[in-house]
Amino acid sequence: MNALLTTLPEWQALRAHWHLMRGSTLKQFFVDEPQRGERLAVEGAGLYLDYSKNLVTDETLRLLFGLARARGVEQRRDAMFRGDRINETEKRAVLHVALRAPRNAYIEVDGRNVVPDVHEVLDRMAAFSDRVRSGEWKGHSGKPIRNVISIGIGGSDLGPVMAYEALRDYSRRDMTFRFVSNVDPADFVEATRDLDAEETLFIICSKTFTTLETLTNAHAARDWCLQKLGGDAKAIAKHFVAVSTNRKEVEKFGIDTENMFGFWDWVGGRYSMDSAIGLSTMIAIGPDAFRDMLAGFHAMDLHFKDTTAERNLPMLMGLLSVWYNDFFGAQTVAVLPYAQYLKRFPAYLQQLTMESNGKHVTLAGKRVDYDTGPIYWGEPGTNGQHSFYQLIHQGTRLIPCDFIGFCQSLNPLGDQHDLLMANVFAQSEALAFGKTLEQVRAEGTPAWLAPHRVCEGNRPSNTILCERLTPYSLGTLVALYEHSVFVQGAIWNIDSFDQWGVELGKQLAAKVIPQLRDTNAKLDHDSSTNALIRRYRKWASQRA
Ligand code: G6Q
Repeated sequence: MNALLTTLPEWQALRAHWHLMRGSTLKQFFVDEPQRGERLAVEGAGLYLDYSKNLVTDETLRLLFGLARARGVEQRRDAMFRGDRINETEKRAVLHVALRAPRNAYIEVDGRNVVPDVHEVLDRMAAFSDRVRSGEWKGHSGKPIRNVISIGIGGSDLGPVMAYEALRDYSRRDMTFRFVSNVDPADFVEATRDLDAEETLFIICSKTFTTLETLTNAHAARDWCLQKLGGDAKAIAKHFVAVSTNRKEVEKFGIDTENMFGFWDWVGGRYSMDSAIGLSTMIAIGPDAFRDMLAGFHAMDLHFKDTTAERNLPMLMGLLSVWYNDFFGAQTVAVLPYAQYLKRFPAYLQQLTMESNGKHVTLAGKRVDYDTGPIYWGEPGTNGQHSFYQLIHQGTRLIPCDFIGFCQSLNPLGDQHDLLMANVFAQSEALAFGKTLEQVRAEGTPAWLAPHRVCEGNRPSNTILCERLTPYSLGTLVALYEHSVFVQGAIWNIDSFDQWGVELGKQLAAKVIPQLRDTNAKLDHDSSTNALIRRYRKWASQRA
């Protein structure tokens, strides 16, 4: 494990293999093996993954699995499931899998089975959600809650927003759910401007309960409430609940710890949407549907843990990502869900993937000499087809794509769903096989225009199909990416569970804040930063 990745024989064999198969084409692969599309497909936890349109041969896969073995990916996976402190720089276990373990499971951290703790919180969340949903939980003036605003940022926001949007069809339509994350006051003001404070519940989500943005917005929410509810501090208890690991800070803020839902240091922020951080999701879709979502996560956990590498979805997706990232030099991965409900899924994945694997040193602190985490990005289809797909089809960069589609619509409307899904299949086909100059000419295209209409093809993609978007299938999909990220991080031998890179900016912001407030404060930054601050002071002071 401590051997440098690029010196491993398995890595070098992959490099040599890449040189040999560089000129291969997907078109030829399918000509050579007409059944390739059926053979290179696997199913797990209700997801069907077609990975046949990837630039891989059986030899490539054999070498990638060999690399995974040499890197001890399965042993690292087992260490995670066991509760070992695999987040080495923070000396923490990484146990998001415990958040969806069934009641009778046993997962130990420091000699304590954490599963009963998980279920105790889930049960309290369920009881609270039921009270809010039934109208039994009343605001300060006796009105039931109709609006829920979740305040959090990063891992304490992106998951809940994504899940709410994804599962909107299952949500209480007579309630309003909003999410406030940005310290830009526009976020809070726009989220509350048309709401009645008497009917509004704030969920303050912060693992540490010290995050600048969240605490600032939480204070704004408290002021808003007090002002609208006649200034009675007792109102807070009826309109604020907290999700945190930090009881002391929650108390200090003035939220009754009776109304606090906890989690643990072994849950990373970006892996927390299925912890109490998902309280807004549970209120929206109800405790039973939330448990269905957890069951979906768990099904993918079991698949990842128990399935042989060759048929293991996260293993395959993780290794394919390494293949393109490190051998083809691909810089990005496009995630293209053909589901409007998944419109925030790419944004959610950006944090999951890039905060996890955007690392430049190994676990031992050595600078890596290979690329780590690729850039994940995307938009729902078909919209993206009318904007950036052009570059994927005809640009000069290789962009592996993940297409995600559902076979049944939640909103049957004529044959619109067929139109949607036809585009999934057509896009991956077009990317893989393109259109040659001969084909373009044969269509009668003038010679001068023909080169512009050529699509070279050979653009790789995965297609993930699922029967229907449900809480369960959302759980499987998120867990698929969580574990794919894990596989990549294990190959690169990095800490996928810390995020030290976000600290420096926070420290510098803390220094700048008083310099904006006190315009006489001495500026001791570089000349660019000093000039920008001076310009801000000048223009800000001109406000009416
Ligand atoms: C996630 C990160 C980060 C974190 C936010 C919010 O893995 O650690 O995005 O979730 O900074 O932190 P708090 O929940 O502590 O407010």
